[in-house]
Amino acid sequence: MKIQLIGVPLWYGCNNPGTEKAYDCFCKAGVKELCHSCGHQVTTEHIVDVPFDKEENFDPTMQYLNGTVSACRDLETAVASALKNKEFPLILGGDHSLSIGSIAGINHHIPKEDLTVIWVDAHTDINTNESSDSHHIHGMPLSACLGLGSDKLIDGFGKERVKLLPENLFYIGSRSIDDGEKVIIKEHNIRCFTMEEVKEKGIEKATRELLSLIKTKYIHLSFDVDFMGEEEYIATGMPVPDGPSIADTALCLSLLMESGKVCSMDFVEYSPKNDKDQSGLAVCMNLLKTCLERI
Ligand SMILES: [Mn+2]
Repeated sequence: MKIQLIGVPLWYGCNNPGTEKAYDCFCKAGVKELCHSCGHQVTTEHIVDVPFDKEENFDPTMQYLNGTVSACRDLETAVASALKNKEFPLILGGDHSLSIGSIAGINHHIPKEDLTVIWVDAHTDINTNESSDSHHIHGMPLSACLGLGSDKLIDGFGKERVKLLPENLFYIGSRSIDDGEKVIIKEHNIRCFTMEEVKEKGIEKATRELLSLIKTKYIHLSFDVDFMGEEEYIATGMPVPDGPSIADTALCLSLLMESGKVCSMDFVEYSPKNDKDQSGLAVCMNLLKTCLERI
């Protein structure tokens, strides 16, 4: 498989520096070599341009709006060109706001009726600028893709205003869901395999059941490392307790990749700031290997 490696040195969406250094760490740990050893070619490398955001014309409901939007537009162009050239976009963040750009880029080539998004994350990231308490954009990417919330995160992105249909969005491992998000999830009837359900069924059964519900030809897999419980993994800005083990995470990702439908992937929120001994980086590289072996 031809791979376009896309590094996104972005922290504006979480307002917590650290995640912007992740791509450099992955490169130093040999991510390109890993692609090659898994039988792929890295045909293009693109580092997303993240401009300095002076927070002029400050919008109190969306912190670092201008810098985040600008980075997401550059990412959108890169993802669109990767898909056009039949490359697999492997998007290495950065914080999770970048998915606005990933999904907008996909929307240039894959109509929303053909795309499922699987959100493998402790959080549901579906706040609008009005429902969000933190005003961090990394909690808003899915509402933007569904066409909800501020036009500033919607208009001009992708080919269509709505880039994702609620029936084609699936969550797994969610366990930190704001009250406003619960309302949106319920209102749009979005299928959420909460951590509670994952515990009850086991990761394998829950993942297989999720896959059985997918009706589209393509999947965008969006993986946030905070999916893993903080008992085993803390190298992220906002670790959340009571999540899947590292082994269960690898199993979940491998089953999703083995569906053969995954056309693009985000890998986000690794923060070297909370990884003094680099054990978190080693976990990330192993999970990337698990995915790359199955593309
Ligand atoms: Mn998260």
